[in-house]
Amino acid sequence: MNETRRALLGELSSSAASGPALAERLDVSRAAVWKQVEALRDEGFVVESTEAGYVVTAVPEFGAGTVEYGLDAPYTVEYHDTIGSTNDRGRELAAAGASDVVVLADEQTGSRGRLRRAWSAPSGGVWLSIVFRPDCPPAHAPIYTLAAAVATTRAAREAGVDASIKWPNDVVVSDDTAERGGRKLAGILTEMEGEANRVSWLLVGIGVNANVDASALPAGATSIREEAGDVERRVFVQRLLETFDELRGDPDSVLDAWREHADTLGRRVRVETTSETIEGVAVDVEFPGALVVRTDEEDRVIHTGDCEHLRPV
Ligand code: BT5
Repeated sequence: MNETRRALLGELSSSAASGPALAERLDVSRAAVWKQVEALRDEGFVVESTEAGYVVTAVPEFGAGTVEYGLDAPYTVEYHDTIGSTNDRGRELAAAGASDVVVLADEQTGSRGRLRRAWSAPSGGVWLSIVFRPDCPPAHAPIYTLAAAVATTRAAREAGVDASIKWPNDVVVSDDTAERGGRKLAGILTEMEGEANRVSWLLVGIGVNANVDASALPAGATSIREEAGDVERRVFVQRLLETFDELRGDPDSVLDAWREHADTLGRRVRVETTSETIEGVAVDVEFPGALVVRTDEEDRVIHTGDCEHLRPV
C-alpha cells in the first residue's frame, strides 16, 4: 500500500480529521490527501466528509488496508485475492530484505503443508505468512510455531470455536472423544534461513479454514463456518497478529501459553518421526517446542513428528 495512504489510515483510525490538518500532519499537499481518500474509497472504505473532517464509517470485508486499519501490531500487509502460496511470496520478500510483513490471501492455488504435502486453500479462508527477523539461533525457531498455534487458537476461540492445539502445529476442535473433536481447523508451516548461530529471516505460514464449506476441504478437516458460523476475517486476522506479536516479544511466555491452549498434554499419543513410532502419554512440552512422551520404559523428548491422539486405555 502507498505510504501516504497507510499513514492516512493510521490517523483516521484514531479520530476524525480535516483535509488541511491531515495534510499538515502527514507533510503532504491537500491534493495528495484527497487523492488517497479517493483511493481508500476505491478499496471499499466508506469515508464520509463531516464538519469534524473525514470519518471512516465502514471498512472492506478483507484486504490489506482493512487489516492494517486499527491493527495494534507493527506489521504491514500485502494482500492477494489469489496467489500460489503465501509462504512462497513471503520467501521472496524475505530474500529481498523485508521484515514485519504479512502476506495475506483469500485463496491459494499451490499451498503446502509440512514435507511438501498439499494444503487446500479455497476462497474464504485465512491464508497468511508472517515474515520477521528474530534475534535467535535457528534451533529456537520452533518456539514461533508454538506462538502461532496459540495465537490462532485464541482467535478461533474468540470466533466461537472450541479450539485447541494438537502438537506441534495443528489447531483442532477440542477433545478427540467428542463427536466433532479432533477435526483440523488450521495448520502452521514455519520456514527460515539462517547461519549456524543466527536466524536471518523466519516465516510463519498459517492456514485457517475460516468461511469455507467442509465440502471444499479434505476429510477430517473443518472450518469456523462449520463449527460456529462465519467470522469477520478482518477482526480474526487482527487478533491473531496481535497475540502473535505479544508472544514473539516475550518468547519465555510461549510455553505456558501453549500448555494452556493445548489438547495434547495428558493424552495417550502415537508420534511418527522419520525414523520410528513412539507411543505413550504426552506429559509436557519443552523449549523450544519438543514434546515429552512417557513410554513404558522412559521419557522421550521428540522434536519433530506427526502426532495422533489415542483413546485412553
Ligand atoms: C500443515 O501441514 O498443517 C501446515 C499447513 C500450512 C498452510 C499455510 S496456508 C498459508 C501458508 N502458505 C502455504 O503454502 N502454507 C502455509 P501438515 O501438518 O503437514 O498437514 C498437511 C495435511 O493436512 C495434508 O496432508 C492433508 O491431510 C491435511 N489438509 C490439507 N489441507 C487442509 C485444510 N485446509 N484443512 C485441514 N487439513 C488439511
